[in-house]
Amino acid sequence: MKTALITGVTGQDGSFLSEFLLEKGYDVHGIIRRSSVDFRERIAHLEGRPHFHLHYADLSDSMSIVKVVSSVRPDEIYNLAAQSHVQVSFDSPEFTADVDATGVLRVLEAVRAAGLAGTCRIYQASTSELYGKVEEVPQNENTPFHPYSPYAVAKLYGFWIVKEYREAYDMFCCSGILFNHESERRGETFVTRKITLAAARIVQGLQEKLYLGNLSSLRDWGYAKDYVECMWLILQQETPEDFVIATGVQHSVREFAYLAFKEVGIELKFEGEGADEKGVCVSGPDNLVGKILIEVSPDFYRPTDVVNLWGDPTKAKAKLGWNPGKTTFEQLVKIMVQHDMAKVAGEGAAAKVRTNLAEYLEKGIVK
Ligand code: NAP
Ligand code: G4F
Repeated sequence: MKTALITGVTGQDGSFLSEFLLEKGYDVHGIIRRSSVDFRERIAHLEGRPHFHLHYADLSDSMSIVKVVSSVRPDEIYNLAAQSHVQVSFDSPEFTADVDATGVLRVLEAVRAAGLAGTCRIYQASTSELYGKVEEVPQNENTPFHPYSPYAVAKLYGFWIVKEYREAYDMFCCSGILFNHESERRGETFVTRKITLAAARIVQGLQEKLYLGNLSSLRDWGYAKDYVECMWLILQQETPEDFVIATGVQHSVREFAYLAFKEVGIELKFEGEGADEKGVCVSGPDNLVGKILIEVSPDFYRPTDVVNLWGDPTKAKAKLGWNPGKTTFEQLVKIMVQHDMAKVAGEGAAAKVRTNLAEYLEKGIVK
């Protein structure tokens, strides 16, 4: 039985990867951080399983990483932990650099300190944000990097230090340069999930309007569940190499929003330009027709924004047997919207019970 250690196990990718590796028969260890709300929603269903173990550690705390790596002695490490929100990296650049750049170095050094440099394979969660202010479209493994946010600059260090340890110490460590991948488990402040939740809330009468930033930004969006398989495949190769993982298809934020709202029965028409652009309901539930449901807010603009990400997955197709079309853009939007329609319906029902209970308590109907 192989042993894997996942940093970032509570995140979107960490949760899907845990399921994938458990299914493959791995003993899976994950690191978690102490939080005042002990709410590990994405991995709650795995806790208590015989081959799933959790350890407290933090990527900003070298000793904690050394301790976990030395005691678990993994065959494979998946370094997914990061401050992963690009906009937040402008507000917390130093923290982002500590975790997303130096944190990678801490993992590599912990492996060397444990005497595992010759046996332990390491996957580094790298990103299409490295291409940033893109110098070529679409982007492949040879496209020059031009990071365009504190997050991307920190991740660039992670990419290069992994390459350095591969060359200097002959370690099997690789970067997966993954383009955006989303799912029903995506954090709620990333644009796709923000849109699918808002569409569900608006059609169910729980939200009036959705405020977004740059609607014209272009992304290559895939399904996270498909992407974790590539992380594993990258570590099963004979020689350590870096790979671009993407669908090869590009859409705008506007297109994502149009499709997500269509999925809940609302047809949008976009009018105006830039900060004045609005998404108006042209057909759908009577109470919404004619209403402005999407507006642009400068609050969601970034000091520098990456606007043209489009991956070329040719190498991954050829060497990993990666099928970039496994889940289409349309299917991805559907999966996320259907999940959020049910989630919001549940929230609505719970809120109604709370309101009723408050009313009953007030009237003395229940004590
Ligand atoms: P995510 O949902 O934001 O998860 C991030 C994970 O990192 C969480 O488990 C978080 O723990 C953990 N973490 C953050 N700071 C930490 C620290 N100091 N010490 C230990 N753990 C820490 O991100 P994701 O979407 O799953 O992405 C996984 C990785 O891939 C990240 O490195 C991200 O930058 C990279 N990536 C993502 C995409 C994408 O489109 N999703 C694309 C390219 C690259 P808490 O739960 O405690 O916060
Ligand atoms: O969903 P986003 O926040 O994702 P972003 O910045 O592309 O980063 C994600 O993908 C990267 C891979 O390329 C990962 F490395 C990173 O960890 C993360 O997972 O924003 C996507 C686009 C941006 O251009 C942003 O300006 O959508 C635009 N956008 C427009 N309105 C918005 C909004 N983004 C957010 N988060 N919120 C908005 O209201």
